Amino acid sequence: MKRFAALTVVALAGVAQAATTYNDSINDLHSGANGFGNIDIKSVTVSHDATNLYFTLEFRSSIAGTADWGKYQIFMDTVAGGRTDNAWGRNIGTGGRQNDFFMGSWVNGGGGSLLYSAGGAGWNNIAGSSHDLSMAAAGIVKYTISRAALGLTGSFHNVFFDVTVTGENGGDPGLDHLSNSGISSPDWVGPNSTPGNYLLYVIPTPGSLALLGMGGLVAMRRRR
Ligand SMILES: [Ca+2]
Ligand SMILES: [Ca+2]
Repeated sequence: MKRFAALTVVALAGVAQAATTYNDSINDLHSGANGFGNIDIKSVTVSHDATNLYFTLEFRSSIAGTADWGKYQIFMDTVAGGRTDNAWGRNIGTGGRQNDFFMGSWVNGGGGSLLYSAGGAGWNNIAGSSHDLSMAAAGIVKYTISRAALGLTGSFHNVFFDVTVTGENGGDPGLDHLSNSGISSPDWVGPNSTPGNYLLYVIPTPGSLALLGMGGLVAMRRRR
């Protein structure tokens, strides 16, 4: 349902810069983690312009001060092939989806992000991502990712993605997944967390919206 909602918003808005908001359940963490609003995804809003993709992550409560320890990840499946693991060795399930880009980020110590592209032998760190923590006290962090870095400079792209949260350590599972409105991990440690269906963000170009709607539906059906 989330995929169809995303397409509808883009088509109705009629402009390439339309922002699409993807909501997640709140209080959908395992019982030991559910008290921490800084690791509970509330929504993710995606938009783009000619140069960048923009991701705004909103959490249930502040991600500033003592609530700055969560680690946030963005997985992107943009083309065929890719990797089902991630560059940080976290136990985050992709449901078999082969991602082409992974961004890992932190919000302590001023925050930061690292962007990686999938290679045959592992992940390659590349330039192209930045962060904005000016609204951290409101539970919001914004990321800007270069379209050129992602190879998304054409007039039409399907970007399947998931946003996840983990603790600080390698092996930590995805405590919350944007794609999963239920509990994605039963504990702080453990095997890969459980995603739902990846979300879809469509990069259109003005003037091709009629084709965009048809192309997007065809692409979705092929993937099912
Ligand atoms: Ca959540
Ligand atoms: Ca892929």
